[in-house]
Amino acid sequence: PQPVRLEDYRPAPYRIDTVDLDIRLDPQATQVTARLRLARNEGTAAGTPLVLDGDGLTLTGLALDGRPLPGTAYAARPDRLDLFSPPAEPFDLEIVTRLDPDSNTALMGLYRSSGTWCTQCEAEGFRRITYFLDRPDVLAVYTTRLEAPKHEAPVLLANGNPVDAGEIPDSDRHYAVWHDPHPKPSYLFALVAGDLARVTDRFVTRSGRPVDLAIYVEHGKEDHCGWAMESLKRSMAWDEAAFGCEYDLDVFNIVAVSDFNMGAMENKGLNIFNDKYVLADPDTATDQDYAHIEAVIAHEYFHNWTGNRITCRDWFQLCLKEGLTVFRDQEFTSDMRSRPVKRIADVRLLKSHQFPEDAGPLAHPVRPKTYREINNFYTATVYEKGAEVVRMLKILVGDDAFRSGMDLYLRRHDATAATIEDFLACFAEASGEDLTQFALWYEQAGTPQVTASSRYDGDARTFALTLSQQLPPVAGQGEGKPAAIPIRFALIGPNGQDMAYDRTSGGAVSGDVIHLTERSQTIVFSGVSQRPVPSLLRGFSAPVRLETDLDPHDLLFLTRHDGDPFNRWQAVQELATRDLVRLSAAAQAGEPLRPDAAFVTALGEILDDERLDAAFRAQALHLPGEADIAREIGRNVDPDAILAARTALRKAIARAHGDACAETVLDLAPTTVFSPDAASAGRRALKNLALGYVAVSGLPDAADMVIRQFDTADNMTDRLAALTILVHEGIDGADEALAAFRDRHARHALAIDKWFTVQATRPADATPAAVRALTGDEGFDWGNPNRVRSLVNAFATGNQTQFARTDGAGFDLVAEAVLQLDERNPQVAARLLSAFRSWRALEPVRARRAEAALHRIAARETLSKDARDIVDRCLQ
Ligand code: B3K
Ligand code: ZN
Repeated sequence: PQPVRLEDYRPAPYRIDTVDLDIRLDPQATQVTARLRLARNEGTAAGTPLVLDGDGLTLTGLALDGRPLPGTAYAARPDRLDLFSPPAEPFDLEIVTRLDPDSNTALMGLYRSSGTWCTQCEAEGFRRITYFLDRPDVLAVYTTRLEAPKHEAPVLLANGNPVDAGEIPDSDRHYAVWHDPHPKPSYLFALVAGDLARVTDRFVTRSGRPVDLAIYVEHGKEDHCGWAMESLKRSMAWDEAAFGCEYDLDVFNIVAVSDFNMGAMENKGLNIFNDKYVLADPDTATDQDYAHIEAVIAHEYFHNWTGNRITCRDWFQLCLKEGLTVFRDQEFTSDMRSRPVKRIADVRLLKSHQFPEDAGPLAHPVRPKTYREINNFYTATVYEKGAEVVRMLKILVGDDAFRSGMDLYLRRHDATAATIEDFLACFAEASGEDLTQFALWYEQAGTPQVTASSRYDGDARTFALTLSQQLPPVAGQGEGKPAAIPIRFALIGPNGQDMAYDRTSGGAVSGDVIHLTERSQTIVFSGVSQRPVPSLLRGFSAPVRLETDLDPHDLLFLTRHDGDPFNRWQAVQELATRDLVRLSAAAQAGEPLRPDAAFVTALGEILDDERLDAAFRAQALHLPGEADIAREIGRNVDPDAILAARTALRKAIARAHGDACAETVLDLAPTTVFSPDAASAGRRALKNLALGYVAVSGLPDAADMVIRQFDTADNMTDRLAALTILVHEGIDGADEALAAFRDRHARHALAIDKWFTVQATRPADATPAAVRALTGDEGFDWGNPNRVRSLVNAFATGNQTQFARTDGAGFDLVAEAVLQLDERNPQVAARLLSAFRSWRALEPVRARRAEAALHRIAARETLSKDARDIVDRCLQ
């Protein structure tokens, strides 16, 4: 199939005003009757053929304006329906299709999860239900009638508001009718039918509209929905306060299902969730799970405006809804929790997921120009870098113009399908700024490299700062143009305070932001009384790699004095990274590993600094991961050397601060009943990080402390942290702990997922064989994406040394899994396959092994479009 190109976009020749669906649910023979009201669009010549999308469909009936169509008037194939000469005037088309939900293992379109019928239509799943103009710029008003056996599916849900329900006389069947008054694209269609429990609540919007809220889950899980419901109500209130967005239906329903390809889906009025992002109780969910649930519930809810009321003109504009909605959920979390800690967590995620994507063969612009399979573009670049671009826009235009621009966007484009140009025009108008250069952030792939150097002249009392930028060549993209990069900054004086200066020349400074717009700029600050240390890129004001000429002294100074908590953390990370890169090179060369003592001392100060909140200290003490170090090294990567370096530094820290860490563990031991709030979670994070150091400190009772925590933990966060340390450090008792964990949580699949992940991420020679064995565990199921991700994806992305073994056993394991999965669920297979994306950065022996595994995958002729797209790009 030909790639789809942004430049080829044309509006559809026909529009669909209303869609009436009548769906009779049956496990293997569901009948879907779709009545579409169609009309020619302006500019479409009368008689222009109508081509509807399909995917694996079986047509069982077709009528035009109430009369069956003769076979000569149309052609039906599984993947398209052609109407050769439609009427010139608006007309009704009735299409009947037959589906087999039970055999739908791709989990796109209509499928069954543990007996519940449910749907996933984004991006192109609606065409697996009926023939349609399955593209996001065709907006219609939907009415959905569902019919199913009452005992199998007492609950019948669809988009919008419930308008009718009843029994079918003389049968065991019943029906429900739902009407959604808001025009929407087909990808937002959803239905759910099953035997589910319901937890209800109520929210009154600021204009007084009462909304019935409900979360539907498997029976017996009702008491695990409280956190999700609280998160939903907070999201609804926050969106009114922060963006003026009010809810617009009488009901808001959330359904949790156990088989789901991604996190959740924002279907209008009927969000469908991976149960992992709904269910929580202290015994089975970690603090991270609680935080994720809060964020994902908010994200899907926020889509009601950014995505649903205003949708995307075409799939190239995906970041219009995703980047913006991620930005919104990040802001929500910042307001609910600690803003700097949230920022640190988001930047960690961006650097560990998006930066490598942007540096390898899968790199693409935030708004791609072409795709072969759109499902492969739900990426960290579209989501996370997309959010960074919105954040920069806010810095650029300022808070007030940002809010006016958003108001304008929401007003002007309501009930339409919009583009990035439409979005940016609102901010240009609200601020009076020219955003032409800024728009390049949507067009150019790759992470800009910013280099900073400075010179202080004591006689002239000037401080000259030179900044330059360069876009590395990635994924076939030519030389880039300079981007508009906002660099938030301060000059810090010897007393640790931000310094004043008289004025600047070089023109690029406004307030605390330097606007880097050229390839290279020098800004001269005058009236600077002493040599300052510049604190650059505060709050990570732009998604760039920053290389400064700050020496270790300056960086240590920043770790102690930077008034911006984010940059304080960044200084720690920079020191750690420099040392880890140096130690990795030493390990690769077989030289002795001697960690930097000054850095180790500085970490001790942070650990002891009670003025810093616990969550922040935990982030500071958490060293860059192995993949982060690999990314910094960039080429000829040897994961074993990296692990050796990181282990050496961890041990040095542990030996220097073992007692302080042990004290921290004791001080922060829980004294009250578990609460998932951010402050308590922060204390647990610090305690568990300290416990990890204790474990490698050589202290005599180290192992006992870890085992004690495992045995006595009253919550999953502490239990899992202890288990991970036991297993990863190979402490005696690890096997018993694994067995105990398994027994305790045997009936709880989401907890067993954690048990899979702990074992899959263990950096030990035996791990590939262990992972293979675990695929035969009774709790494992190749058909369930959560199981696959927690075992196989966790191995591929969270176990650098074992995935990239020199003997190729890790790559082989993952390649086999990809091939096995691909026949069943192409999206999940393609996602797993993308773990290979950084293979070219490996040292030659490992790189050749990876390449061979990729070629084995590529050799399968019947590979899905999804996997073919990824493997081809990886090998390009
Ligand atoms: N919009 C969905 C993602 C759909 C993925 C399709 N392959 C969830 C979200 O981003 O909110
Ligand atoms: Zn989203």
